[in-house]
Amino acid sequence: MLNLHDALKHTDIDPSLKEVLDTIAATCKSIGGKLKGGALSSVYGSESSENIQGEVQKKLDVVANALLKHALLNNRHVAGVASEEEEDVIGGSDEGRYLVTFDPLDGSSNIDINVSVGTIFSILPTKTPGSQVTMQDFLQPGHQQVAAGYVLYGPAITLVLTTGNGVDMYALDYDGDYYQTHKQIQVPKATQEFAINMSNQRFWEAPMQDYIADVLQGEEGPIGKRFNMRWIASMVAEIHRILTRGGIFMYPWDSREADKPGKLRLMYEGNPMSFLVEQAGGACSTSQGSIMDIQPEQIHQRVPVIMGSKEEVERIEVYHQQSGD
Ligand code: P6P
Repeated sequence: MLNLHDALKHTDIDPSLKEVLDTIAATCKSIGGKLKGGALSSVYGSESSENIQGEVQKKLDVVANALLKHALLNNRHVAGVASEEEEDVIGGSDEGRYLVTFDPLDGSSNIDINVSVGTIFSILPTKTPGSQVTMQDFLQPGHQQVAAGYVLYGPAITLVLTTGNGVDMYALDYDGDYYQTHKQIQVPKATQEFAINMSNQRFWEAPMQDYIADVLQGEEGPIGKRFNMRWIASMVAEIHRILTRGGIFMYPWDSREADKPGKLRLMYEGNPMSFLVEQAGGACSTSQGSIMDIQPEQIHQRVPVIMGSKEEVERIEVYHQQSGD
């Protein structure tokens, strides 16, 4: 089996991008080590602080963010980073040609209950090599990404990665190396498994309510097949399931915060996961169009997310088109 380093050697991607990916993979090994310690590693529980999102930070949110920030800002190929846990972007190496956005520990409300969480990352080319980065440099549509991936800290620690030529999966072995387990993953075009937080049903727009109502009618309904439901409250785990066996993941706009387009963030959740899912033959949508077409206006902006098996994403878009929403 190829390890990550050798697998990347077989690609024609820029050697400095390989070094950035190696840094992320190595840092996520450290994060995984802290998680594996569980309650013994004294990183359970929350800080007294809140992040820029106004969310109470878990101790491991802060630790994971610090590890990734330190490692990436000491990589000469990284021009700057942006994190869910940092209000502003942070400049790195003047010779760096890559910008990295990341959610250091997505789904961290699951840490204390020992359920899977993950690190999500997205890599963009810097538009101003040689000069100090600004937030404007990061505000590029998702189609500009040169790489994206996640590390899922589950029963196994799994790295899933695209550099624009399909999606490959790696498992972290006991020897501390990542070994390639799957190449060129393909998301099944059809599915009978949906993921959404049903407790928000009354807050969704009518087309989403109509779609889910039809899904719940199973074989007797207009969609004509029975669906199963999953909701892990950890986007990395949901998308990993979808990349592995298909499915549809939805976090749509809802009226609880009507002035915001959704809960999930575009730059370090929506875009990287869209890149992975589309590279694996799936589809991604805001319900009106491709997530990766959005021109970002600020680093922490949110986005409604519908992604997974192409047939289901397209069906949901039709529900919205027919309602004129
Ligand atoms: P809810 C985790 O907080 C997260 O950002 C995603 O990983 C996850 O899919 C979603 O939010 C869960 O949200 O409202 O169900 O807790």
